[in-house]
Amino acid sequence: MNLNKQILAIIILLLAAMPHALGHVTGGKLQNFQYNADHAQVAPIVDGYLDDPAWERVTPGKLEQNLITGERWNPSPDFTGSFAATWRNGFLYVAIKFVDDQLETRQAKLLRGDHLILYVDPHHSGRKEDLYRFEIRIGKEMETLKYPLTRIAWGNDGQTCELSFRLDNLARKGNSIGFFITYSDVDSGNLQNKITWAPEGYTEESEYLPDLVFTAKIEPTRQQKLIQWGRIKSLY
Ligand SMILES: [Ca+2]
Ligand SMILES: [Ca+2]
Ligand SMILES: [Ca+2]
Repeated sequence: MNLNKQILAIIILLLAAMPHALGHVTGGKLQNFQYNADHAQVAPIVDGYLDDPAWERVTPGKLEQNLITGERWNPSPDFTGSFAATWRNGFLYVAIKFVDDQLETRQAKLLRGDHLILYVDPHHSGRKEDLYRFEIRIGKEMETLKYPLTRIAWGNDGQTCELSFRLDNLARKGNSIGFFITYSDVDSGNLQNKITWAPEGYTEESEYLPDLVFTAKIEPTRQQKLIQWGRIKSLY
């Protein structure tokens, strides 16, 4: 009897702890996890090469979460990757840069080759809706693009990429959208890892999308004007 009671108590304790543990991974950490996409003074040219002035000032988001194991991914020759995002005139621009020791781009089937999985949810549902899922083969230009993706271009032998998404008035200061990016690393014909931009503990079962927030700093020209105005006033 005593042993049974102990087992029962343990089961009750485990059940009580479970919702908390799940909430911790899927909800709690995502609340403080977001990418701030800063407004660009000049839109980048979507040609696959990241030499545009718009990419000089951005803060990269690192792909350093292993989606399969839920553990952190340490940058290595196997895979190292990051992305950045900026916006202007109703468009969101995303730049991706990565190193993969074995680029598999010749396979006919998506899952047999290296590919990116993105979610861009303009309506900010917070969840991974198939409607806003994009599967993109490394190094491939795509013939038909679905909303809101408007353009994709590769550079540096498929190791850099630029994408544009048309969001119209949803790309405005202070607004948030759902955003997710994963690199599916296929080496030697087999899927090895899925490395993503997400907080620690995030796995394939996590259904929530992180936020991308449109931000805008005061542009230098305006700041300079304010300084000049201050000087003019001090003359009198
Ligand atoms: Ca470019
Ligand atoms: Ca690899
Ligand atoms: Ca690979």
